[in-house]
Amino acid sequence: MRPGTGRWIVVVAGSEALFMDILKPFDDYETAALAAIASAQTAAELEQVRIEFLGQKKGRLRELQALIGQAAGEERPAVGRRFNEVRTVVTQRLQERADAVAVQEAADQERFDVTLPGTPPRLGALHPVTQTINRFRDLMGRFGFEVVEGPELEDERHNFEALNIPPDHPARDPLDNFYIATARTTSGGPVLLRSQTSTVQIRTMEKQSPPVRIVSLGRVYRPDTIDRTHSCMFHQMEGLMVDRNVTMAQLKTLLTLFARAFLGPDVKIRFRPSFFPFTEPSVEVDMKWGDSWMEIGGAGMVDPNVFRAVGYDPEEVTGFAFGLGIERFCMKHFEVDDIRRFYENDVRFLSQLQ
Ligand code: FA5
Repeated sequence: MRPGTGRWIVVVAGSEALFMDILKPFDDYETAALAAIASAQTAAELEQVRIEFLGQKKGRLRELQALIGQAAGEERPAVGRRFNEVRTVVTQRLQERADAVAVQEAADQERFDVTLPGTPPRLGALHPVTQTINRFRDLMGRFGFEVVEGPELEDERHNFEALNIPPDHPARDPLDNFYIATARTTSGGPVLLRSQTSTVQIRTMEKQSPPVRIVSLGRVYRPDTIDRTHSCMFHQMEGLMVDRNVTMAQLKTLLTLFARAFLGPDVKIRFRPSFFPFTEPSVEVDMKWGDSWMEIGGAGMVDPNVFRAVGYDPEEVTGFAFGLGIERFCMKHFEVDDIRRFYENDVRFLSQLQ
């Protein structure tokens, strides 16, 4: 190695004169620091490199700084310049590498591993009452009943008159119905939210001649006192079958088979004599739940006055009709003992009823 100008100094050690490269420690420092920076892969590793090479307390830079003081007067400017040079280079390179590593780490976090097992998305589900309606439709379809729709806003003819409910009947009391104060029919009559799906019996028979075999499922509205089994909006399934020889025995058989199909073969059903203006004879249908009975519907043989109101001949045809409370079946199916739980919209509760 040939001594160059400026960086070689002569050191006398004993009887020997040695050339010593006073800038070599700076070169070594620079080489080592740049290699360590290049091989650091993470921000944490880079921080270790920074502490080792640029740290204020014990870093290797402090050792270099000491060399400036040790240099002889004429060499000191060159040594000081070199010190500043390596410090700047190492600081800059460290910053560049830190920026690159930060970009890489951010990209790694965004990348996802397609081989990891997936998390199922939290999808919505059908409301238990909607599930019940769908099953009702399906079962009655299999019994040969066509599904028809009817309006929720009704006139008095379809909700009362044609159903043999005269004007002075207590069921027509404005306090027992939701009349719409601001609406009128085209002929100027009152409009109300239907209080029963029996309205659809009339609408169907007005349009269609016998035989008839329909069900209609939908909302009905009553200002009832709300409790465990009553809501002011609930759902009914209306059924109507009209033909030449329809009997009460067929009605009872159908309702028993339907209840068993929906709630299982062990369900207990009973029929109690009752009264509805639009059926004669009439029954109320109860279902056993624990030690007590719960009313699930009304039914009976279509009253001749109803046939007359729609232009059918009661000497020619007979028919049965029924109206079931859909929520009551839904309660029993899911073992929910309070109808209000269906309408409180607590998703934590409803999502368990699938
Ligand atoms: C009727 O609504 C008759 N239209 C049923 C009918 C149809 C009889 C065809 C004859 C022929 P009722 O008011 O009893 O009947 O209601 C029928 C069923 O609806 C009840 O048995 C009950 O299950 C359900 N229900 C009645 N009121 C409520 C209420 N407030 N909340 C929840 N369910 C109710």
